[in-house]
Amino acid sequence: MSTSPDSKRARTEKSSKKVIGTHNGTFHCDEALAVFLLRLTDQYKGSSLIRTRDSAILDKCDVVVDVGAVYDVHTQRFDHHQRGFGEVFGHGFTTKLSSAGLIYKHFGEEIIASRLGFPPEDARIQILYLKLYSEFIEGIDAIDNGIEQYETALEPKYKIRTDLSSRVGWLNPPWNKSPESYSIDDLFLTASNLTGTEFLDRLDYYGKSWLPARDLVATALQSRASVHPSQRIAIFEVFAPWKEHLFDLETELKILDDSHPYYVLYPDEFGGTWRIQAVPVNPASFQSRLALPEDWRGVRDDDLSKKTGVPGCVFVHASGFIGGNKTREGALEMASIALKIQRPETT
Ligand SMILES: *[C@@H]1O[C@H](CO)[C@@H](O)[C@H](O)[C@H]1NC(C)=O
Ligand SMILES: *[C@@H]1O[C@H](CO)[C@@H](O)[C@H](O)[C@H]1NC(C)=O
Ligand SMILES: CC(=O)N[C@H]1CO[C@H](CO)[C@@H](O)[C@@H]1O
Repeated sequence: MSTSPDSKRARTEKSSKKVIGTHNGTFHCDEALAVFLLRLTDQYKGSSLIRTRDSAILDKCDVVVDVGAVYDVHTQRFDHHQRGFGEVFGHGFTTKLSSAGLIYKHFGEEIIASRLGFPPEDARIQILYLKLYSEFIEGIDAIDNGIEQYETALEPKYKIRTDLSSRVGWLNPPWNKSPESYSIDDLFLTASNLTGTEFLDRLDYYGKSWLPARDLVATALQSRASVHPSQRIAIFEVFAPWKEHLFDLETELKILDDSHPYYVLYPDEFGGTWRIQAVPVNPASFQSRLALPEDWRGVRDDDLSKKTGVPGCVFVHASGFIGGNKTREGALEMASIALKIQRPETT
């Protein structure tokens, strides 16, 4: 046996390299993503992968996902198929986990911090950890565990076969082609790469675009008393997607009906003019908490300026949920008058 330094080094490298085990045969979105997520962690970076159902081989792996009938963090076993398994994400989420959810639950915070370069104690990590679970991982858990999306058995009017779990499904070889003509392990890696690419894209979006918008909305909510004493008007100094954040933050900051904003003002996405928008009763609703005055609706330009008494008005939508003025001051003036007309007690 050779004892040259080279072969010694090769042996040490081999022994320090971790091995991830998962099942062979047909693959699914959950373990494709679980394997990708594991390889993003410090512990399993650069790990090799073995796909098998041979328990003697699986027993030697450093971590096993989606096979083996054991869930035990201590020994790094992450299966969810065994009888009695009922692990959920927590934090109010009650969907049974798949192997993707299990790995995310245990390694998600580390993965988020390392991808975005946040220090471990950064409060943003927890916000993103919950957001990515609800927007990305939970659906994969539910589909894998065969959990219906609707309480009642609604017949959908059309099909959606382009979700991530479906696309991973399509990557499996067709039943009527000989398995020898495919390397299923290679197809699995394609699937793992697909799920990982989407996960990281979504994480980057929530970390780099969604979260900064949230900060902007938080600032506007916290400073709204200085905009108008009624606290019913919030101003965003730059345009950002605000609606979903506004509702989340109102709950978080305990802003109640007696002082929540009726109107938000922001510069037009394309610059130039300002918008005044009535806050809806909930993020998906077309009904406003307090629409712009009936009298202004569907009116434009000079006619509108005459009605509002505010020069430079551009328009108010026929349903009263949005309007515009050429300046920030003009939009603020419109909001103040709309309040004075409709809620004199607040002004
Ligand atoms: C999976 O691996 C086991 C053990 O190595 C083997 O016996 C079995 O044929 C494989 N199944 C598929 C579908 O490849
Ligand atoms: C997926 O595979 C492509 C091609 O090999 C590679 O360039 C890319 O970095 C991979 N994506 C991820 C997220 O690993
Ligand atoms: C009240 C107010 O400031 N309204 C403004 C609306 O936009 C026009 C055009 O910029 C301004 O002239 C108005 O003063």
